[in-house]
Amino acid sequence: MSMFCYQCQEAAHGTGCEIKGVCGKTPTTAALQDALVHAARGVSIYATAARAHGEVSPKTAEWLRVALFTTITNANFDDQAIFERVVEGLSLRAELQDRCERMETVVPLSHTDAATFGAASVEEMVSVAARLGVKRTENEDVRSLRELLVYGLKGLAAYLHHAAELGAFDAEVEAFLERALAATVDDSLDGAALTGLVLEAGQKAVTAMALLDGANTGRFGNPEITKVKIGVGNRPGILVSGHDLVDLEQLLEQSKDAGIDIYTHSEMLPAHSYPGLKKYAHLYGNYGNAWWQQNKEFESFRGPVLFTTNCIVPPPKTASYADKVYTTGAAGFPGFRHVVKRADGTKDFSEIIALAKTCQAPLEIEQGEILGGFAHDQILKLAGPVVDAVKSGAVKKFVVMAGCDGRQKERSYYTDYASELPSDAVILTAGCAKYRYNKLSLGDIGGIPRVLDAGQCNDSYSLAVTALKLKEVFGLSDINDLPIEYNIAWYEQKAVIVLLALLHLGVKNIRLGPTLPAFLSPGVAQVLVSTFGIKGINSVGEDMASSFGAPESAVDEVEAQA
Ligand code: SF4
Ligand code: SF3
Repeated sequence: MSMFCYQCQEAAHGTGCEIKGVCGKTPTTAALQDALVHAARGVSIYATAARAHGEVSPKTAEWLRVALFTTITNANFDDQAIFERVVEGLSLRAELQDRCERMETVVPLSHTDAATFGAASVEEMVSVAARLGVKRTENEDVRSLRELLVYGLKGLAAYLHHAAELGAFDAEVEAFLERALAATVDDSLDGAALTGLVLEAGQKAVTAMALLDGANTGRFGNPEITKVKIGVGNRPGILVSGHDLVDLEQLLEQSKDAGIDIYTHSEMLPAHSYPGLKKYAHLYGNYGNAWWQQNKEFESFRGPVLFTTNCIVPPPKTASYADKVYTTGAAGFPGFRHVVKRADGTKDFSEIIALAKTCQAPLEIEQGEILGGFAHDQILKLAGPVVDAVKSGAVKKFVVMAGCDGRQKERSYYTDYASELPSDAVILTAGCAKYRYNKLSLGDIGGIPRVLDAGQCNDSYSLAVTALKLKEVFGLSDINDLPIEYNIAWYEQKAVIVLLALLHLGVKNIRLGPTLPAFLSPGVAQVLVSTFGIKGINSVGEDMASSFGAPESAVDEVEAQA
């Protein structure tokens, strides 16, 4: 059995995974995920037609958010759970179809296989899915644009899901998600129409990230500068990974008198900076690094782990922690226990808390503290000193090094790039890319730390707000006239939507690495290069010289000092 997936940066050979995913996804899981995306297209076809008649279904919007999130890289490897989600989608599609028929609505794409396919068992679904995946589009530029759009929509769905968990919704963005997804099976759309939708996705991404930002800060307060411990205490702990702050809040509340500590892992690190979460004294610190180091770090943690979202790495057969891992929300892995939402919307974490009490305290793997909390509100409070530092020349450049981390060796580029930056450059970061340099001693410039961490990948929104504010303060008409370089690391599909958001905001000349997406055909890549100046990475020396000019020779330096 074969598969084809090229949605993430680790796509095999830089072209696509065909035998098994580098991420650990099997061909069966890949086929079921293809079926789930296709079911989402079918649901979207009827949902769009129903919307045109003023019929909006919150149940459909919720299913779509979770379905797309489930197919993001490293979110869900549980075949049975994915199959059940496809079955739910097909019955939702039938309901919507029925509704459209009763309204005598013309449904433009009702003839496509997305609107008609079905299967009764996992086996049948896997065989049907063989014709539903990426390769069903023959023209390589159309395929590239369709997949770029679908991956962006997956990221958009993830952020909409987090906002929805906090009670925040945006009907326009939800309608766009349905319309754009349906458009990916519309053979009447040419490259220009698909490109228009890709760019519109960037616009909707800014709205969705602002929505999530407002929902997070509304519930938990504005992030504030916070020192986060990276050592350990002497009580047992639960390690929480992923991006869902609501899950973390519920776990903190339910465990506050249990005699255990709660630690964050990878993308949950920024939780420490929110007043509404840091008020829990047993939110002890951050354990470990980015997601891909989890096999080693979960062993030494010794307590249970809760995945609220991606990134899950399949545990090796020898792992001692596999029976202590829980998932919730869109995340899933066969053998991990899954915590479901109760009818009242809350989750019961008592089992994982009880398990933690029987475990040993974590083994210490490092000591010290890291600094976080530089989201837009906090940065704007520092605006005076920051602007002064730029005016005086103490800070010459900001470098946005946001995005994802990954396991490929080439990503040491980002550690080297951060280390070799001129001492008058300040890094702005968000997402798990930060783990490549957030424990280096990069110091500060007149009290301004040289790494300003705005939070999770979705908090790239904060970086955009900061850039727009600086543009206003300096009276510039173009965001690209600011002294800001963009050197973004990508891995999964949330980074795709963040990139589209930056393009929508007019940011040009973004350096994207460690490799350009395999799903960009030469033709589509060329459009991105010529329109937005997107470029790949080279050696650190070359990129440093192109961004900061040739380093001064020792002779020049001595002469300058003399
Ligand atoms: Fe390969 Fe990435 Fe797809 Fe996994 S998600 S199968 S690593 S391209
Ligand atoms: Fe990281 Fe998965 Fe993307 Fe949210 S946790 S940035 S890779």
